[in-house]
Amino acid sequence: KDGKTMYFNNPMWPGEAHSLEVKKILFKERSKFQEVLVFESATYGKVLVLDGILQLTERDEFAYQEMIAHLPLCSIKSPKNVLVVGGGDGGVLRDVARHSSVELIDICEIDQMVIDVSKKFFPDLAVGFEDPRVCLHVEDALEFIRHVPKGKYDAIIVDSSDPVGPAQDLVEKPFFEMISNALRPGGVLCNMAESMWLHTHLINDMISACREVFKGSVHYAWANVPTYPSGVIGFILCSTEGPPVDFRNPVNPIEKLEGALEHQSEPRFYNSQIFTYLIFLFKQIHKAAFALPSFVRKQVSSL
Ligand code: AAT
Repeated sequence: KDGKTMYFNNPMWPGEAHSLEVKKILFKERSKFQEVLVFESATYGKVLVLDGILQLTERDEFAYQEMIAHLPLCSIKSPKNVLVVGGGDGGVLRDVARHSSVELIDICEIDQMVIDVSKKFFPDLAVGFEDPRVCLHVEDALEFIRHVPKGKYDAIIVDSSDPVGPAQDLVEKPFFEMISNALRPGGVLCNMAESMWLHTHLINDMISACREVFKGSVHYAWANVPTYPSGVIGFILCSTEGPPVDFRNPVNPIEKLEGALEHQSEPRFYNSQIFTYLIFLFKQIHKAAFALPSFVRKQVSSL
């Protein structure tokens, strides 16, 4: 930091840093779990940073939140019970709330300060908390998931921070086992899964653990998010044994959904294939997300 520029460097991406011009620091405090920082940037709006790692910017947050929510929820018919792990900013809740079939949205976020800060500085994300279907649990997801009745959820979305700090255990096999137990047969998990340019080793380990645990299908998808390290972020999508889930062919097109939050605008990144009358309209960011560069196919075993 030189007062004008915020540099993001971390052992998770050695030898490089990305940076944003700072207009003004708006908030900086240490919670029980991490350092929480919000600043106004010159070109990306307000930015949320936890322990020196950029979590979101106002300008590009929708790409990540929409993909992590709609890739799983558009892959199954009429999802009803959904759990969001992490996601204390509320952005993923906002997008889950677009699905009118959903009846319950549990969220388990470890850090009350993230929620409070989002309500103060990121109202377009924190609006997700206003949906009446949302039920907030402030605790460690590792503890929360242990006590969930078997088969409770149709979908679980893990919007957690990188596996340094409080999210360390959320990429390990015991956590995936508890997630699988909390899902109904044919239920789905979508887990934030880092960058294919920087973290193939971690992605490989997560996929191996998921393949052992989830007896339905396991896939990797990705999207562009300019302010995440290397400009991309990935997602692991898994389904439990039961009615098969074909993640690459969405069965629940978002275009049909009536968003529950009144002031909600249309999705700005996500779309899926739609058919109107006899005219085929192909809008398929959903399908495209599963197309992997050859080096990823090779490096990430068994994809
Ligand atoms: N919505 C985009 C931002 C995030 S936030 C990740 C959230 O996970 C944080 O609010 C953090 O407090 C919460 N979290 C971390 N560990 C736990 C835990 N053990 N239990 C519950 N919540 C937790 C994700 C950005 C991804 C960035 C990728 N580089």
